[in-house]
Amino acid sequence: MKKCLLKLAEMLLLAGLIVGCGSNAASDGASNEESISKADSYITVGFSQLGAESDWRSANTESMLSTFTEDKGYTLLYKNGQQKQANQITAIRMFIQQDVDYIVLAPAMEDGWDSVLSEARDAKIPVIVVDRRVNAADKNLYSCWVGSDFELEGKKVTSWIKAYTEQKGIEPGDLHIVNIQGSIGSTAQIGRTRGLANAAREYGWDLMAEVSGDFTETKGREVMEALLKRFNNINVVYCENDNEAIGAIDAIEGAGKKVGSDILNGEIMVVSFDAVNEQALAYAREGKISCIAECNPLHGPRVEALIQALENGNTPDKFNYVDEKIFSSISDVKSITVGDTKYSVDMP
Ligand code: GYE
Repeated sequence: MKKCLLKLAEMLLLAGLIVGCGSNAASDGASNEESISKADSYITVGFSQLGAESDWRSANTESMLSTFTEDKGYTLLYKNGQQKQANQITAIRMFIQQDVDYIVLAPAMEDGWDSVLSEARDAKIPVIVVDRRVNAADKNLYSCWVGSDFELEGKKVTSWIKAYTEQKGIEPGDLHIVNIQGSIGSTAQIGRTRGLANAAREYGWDLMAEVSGDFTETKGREVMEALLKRFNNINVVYCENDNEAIGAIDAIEGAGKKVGSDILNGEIMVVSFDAVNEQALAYAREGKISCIAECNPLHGPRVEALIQALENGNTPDKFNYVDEKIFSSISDVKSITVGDTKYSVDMP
């Protein structure tokens, strides 16, 4: 806010010069003073969103836009990176030039942020990382992070698959799984992929392929079509988000096969992440998606709480995790346990 005052003083000087040449200097002067005191109390937030690939992302953007509003005392500068890290880096540099009070970064991938974050630190602008993480050698390059435990999400889904298939008497080696991964190098992909790879190794599942569907419905469909041509024995499709699952279901049905949890009778089980997209939730209620791990996108108020803590001179926790549920309409599995924690399986 102090920075705002300085900037405004400069602006006022400029405005004064211009106003001085005009006819109604007095009233223009008054409105400038008004805008100074108003703008000085404003907190300017530059938000670099990574893109608009999924319903999760749209809900996340909406949460940020509806939280950082003028009536609550914020000026939000929002930039959509269109899925390109280079665009996000440009946006951050622009925020630095504009001397914002806070930078909020929802990074496309983990690597490659060190230089631009150093620039923000040199400019003394705190950076809050949201959703996915950055892999910075120096953790002090950002103030804090808030988001989901993506590997835990993966563990929840794989625990559900294990519990369900054990109940049905399906041998672990008879599970022929393909993974339609998220955008490679993003924390959501890394954690969810790791959750499945570790479970497959530990339980003896046949994990046949891992291919990226970039978190989109179109790619999910394309990748699934190709996988169905490559393998004739797929009976579990692990989709790293709901949009991919919708595309994959389309491809499976288009190939004349049935989606569902009745693997023993030839159905192909689809599992997923997010529980944000309405169509995916409807599929989960119908049993077309067997199980979904929730990934909560409503980070706006959480980021606001972190900014308020920093405003008040407090140091928030470095890593802030969101509690999340697991959903299935198949009543055979009532709860799952991951580590020491038991999670009830809720209706979608
Ligand atoms: O699951 C997916 C989105 O990073 C948690 O990105 C996010 C993931 C989310 O595109 O739908």
